[in-house]
Amino acid sequence: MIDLRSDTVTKPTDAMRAAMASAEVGDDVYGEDPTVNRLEERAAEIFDKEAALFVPSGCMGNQIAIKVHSKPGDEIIAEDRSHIYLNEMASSAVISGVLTRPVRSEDRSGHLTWSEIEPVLNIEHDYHGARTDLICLENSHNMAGGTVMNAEQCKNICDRAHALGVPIHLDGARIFNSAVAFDTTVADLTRHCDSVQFCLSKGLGAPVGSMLVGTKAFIDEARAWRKRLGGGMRQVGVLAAAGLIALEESPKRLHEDHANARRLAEGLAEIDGISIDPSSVVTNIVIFDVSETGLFQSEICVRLKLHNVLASGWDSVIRMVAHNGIASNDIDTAIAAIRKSVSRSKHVAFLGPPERSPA
Ligand code: TLP
Repeated sequence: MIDLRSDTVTKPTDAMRAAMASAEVGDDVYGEDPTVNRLEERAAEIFDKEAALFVPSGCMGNQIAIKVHSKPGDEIIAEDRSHIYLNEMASSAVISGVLTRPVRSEDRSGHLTWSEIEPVLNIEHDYHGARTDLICLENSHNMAGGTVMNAEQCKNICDRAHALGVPIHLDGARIFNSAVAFDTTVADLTRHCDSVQFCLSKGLGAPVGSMLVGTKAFIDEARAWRKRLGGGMRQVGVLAAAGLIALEESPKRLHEDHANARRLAEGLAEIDGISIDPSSVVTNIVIFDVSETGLFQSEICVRLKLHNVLASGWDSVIRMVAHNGIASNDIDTAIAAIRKSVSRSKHVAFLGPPERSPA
């Protein structure tokens, strides 16, 4: 199977497995796991922040950040296709008691601008609207197709928000992909954000885990919330060992995923009925529209599976994600499989109802 559903499907490399097998461990709830401590120190160093925390998942990292930055009854702002708004099962309402106010970015990139954020801010308490406690950004933007926000755009929003006393949390699940796309550092892209969550278990290829980075005071509080949410793990150095390799080694190969994604997009653009602008693919995510094929995306995904290619879709689009388990020749196979799946449309019966959400 050529599994293009997500970069979450990556398997640990041999080096990761070896490091896991020989990891030095201790009880991390006591702060005694040397491998976790090393991972947290390295993450803080690489992001040029005071401290870092190892958490089991990206969702937990985002939700802990929201919890620490907000008060029940207040609100947070997020782009209306962001993971925090769409894909975290309303956790901010459940865990933090906040209203998430979705704001649509008018730009194809999905990245909000200050002129879109400012009108919806509620800074003075007027006893009607909920007060804005936090602005959440996402870089790269998953559902907009792995699009990237540069350091200047991010600084502009952070500076203006800070002038009003509002902090910024960045969902940087794939921030290393953005840094590679700009040929810059993650520290540069995130310098003005108050907190950042990034995933070890996506493009970086670790089996489990995410990191939260921020000030020491923020991370101290985040550590308490991790425990309250059941994320206090014990001899978890076995996972942190893979995380350390992901952090140090994997960014060096992300350009290969980006090249594969771009080539996939170029191949797709030549297929009748598929709509995609290959120049918009700058990281590892490819999202293309299939409405002109006359097929539901779900039918196409079922047909692709018959050709040993896995993809996910929603509405009228399909998403394919390049990662360390995908080689350059897999891209050729995937393009050929899509061509066949679409062109046989008139001869294959309807195979199921349309799906609405991504895998
Ligand atoms: N994204 C997954 C799905 O949940 C959609 C994927 O396959 O892309 N932030 C962003 C931007 C993400 O894309 C994801 C996962 C997360 C947070 C959550 O990370 P995990 O899965 O580790 O909780």
